[in-house]
Amino acid sequence: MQLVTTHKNTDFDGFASVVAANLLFPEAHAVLPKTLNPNVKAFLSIHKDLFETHACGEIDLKRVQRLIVVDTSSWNRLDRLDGLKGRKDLDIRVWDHHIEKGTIRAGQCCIEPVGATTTLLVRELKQQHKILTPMQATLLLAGIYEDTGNLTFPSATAEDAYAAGWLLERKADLNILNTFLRPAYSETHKAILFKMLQHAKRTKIKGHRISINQVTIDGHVDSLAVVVRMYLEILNVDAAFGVFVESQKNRCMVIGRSQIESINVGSIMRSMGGGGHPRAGSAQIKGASPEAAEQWILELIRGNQQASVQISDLMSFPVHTVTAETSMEEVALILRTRGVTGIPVVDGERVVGMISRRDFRKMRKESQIRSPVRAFMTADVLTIEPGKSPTQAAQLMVKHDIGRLPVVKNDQVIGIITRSDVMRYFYDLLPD
Ligand SMILES: [Mn+2]
Repeated sequence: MQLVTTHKNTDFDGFASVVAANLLFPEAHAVLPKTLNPNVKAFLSIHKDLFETHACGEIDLKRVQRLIVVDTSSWNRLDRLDGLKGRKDLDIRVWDHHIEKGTIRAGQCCIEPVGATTTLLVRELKQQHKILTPMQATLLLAGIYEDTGNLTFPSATAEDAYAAGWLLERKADLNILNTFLRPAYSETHKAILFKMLQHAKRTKIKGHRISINQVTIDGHVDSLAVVVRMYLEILNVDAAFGVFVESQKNRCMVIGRSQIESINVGSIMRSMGGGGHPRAGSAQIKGASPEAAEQWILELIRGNQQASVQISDLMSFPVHTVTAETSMEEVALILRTRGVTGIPVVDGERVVGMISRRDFRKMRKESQIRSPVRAFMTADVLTIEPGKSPTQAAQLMVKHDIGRLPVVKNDQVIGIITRSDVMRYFYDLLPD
């Protein structure tokens, strides 16, 4: 007899990997732990008939000859299979994407740091030209999307994306998938969100709208990040923090969310002993009152801000400028020799226009090359201050479809920032 199983509190990646492994080993019995996470439970309550699974109690462990374990490699994560632990004759195979060494000694294993274990099994299904039903493809895609945050987590790899593409080709249904990947949002969450909204307050720190909210909760509540995210969206602030105090316990949980890159929640949470990424993070704080935690967050935001990247760090300078009287011919020469696509037009130090390669298309006659810039320049020039953030520059560029912004301080052009400067920043290509 063969078994395929996964870790307790099974998530979509675990369950999808079991189903995928079952396609590779059709003889195997799929055994699911008693505890499933709420999303998987909801999925199975509707699709139970499509997937044949067994409970551990139904299996006579003595008859098992092969054990296939997916999405974990530790015995203590499996449900009631300890009876198999010491068996020398057992053929064990492991597929997992957690690269920390587990306690299961497998004859064959595939352990690689991809975003989801499902991806490793898709690789095998692809090689063996297995045929999937749309339902199976949907479930496998849910496994990949859940563990990679729809391919946005830093742990996601190119192979996860290729695997997702392969599953979409096999008719994975995104409508169905979205219903099941919806974050668990319960009555308890609703009550907490309501409490937060009743006591919502906003603070402004250097032009950023922040909200910090202290909430007392009864015992441990899962997935509070979902609540903080909704709170941030409803209040429409730049960053929101929930300080959750468990009654009777001398600790609080801080969860933060940010919509702007100048407030890096990950680094704030790291300073508080927790972790996360720029947009989301959390920290557990022991022995501090919620008031102290709130003050700490505020101080970190104030400190954190100075370190953030400003336009003045990205802009090019000095800037070559022309006046409204310069001829188009001369402008063409400057654009070519300096390898730029646009130049600010100034009157003294003040920007009065912008002339770019695109403006040359406005010429109707060849003789117009001798005309002054004034006739072809864009006179409504948007500018940006050196202290603004790269996101603000990007928003202006996208909204107005412009490729460059003169950087202006006290009515004086001090630099220029282009679309590619901003892109270089967002893709982390800045020189050290
Ligand atoms: Mn996983």
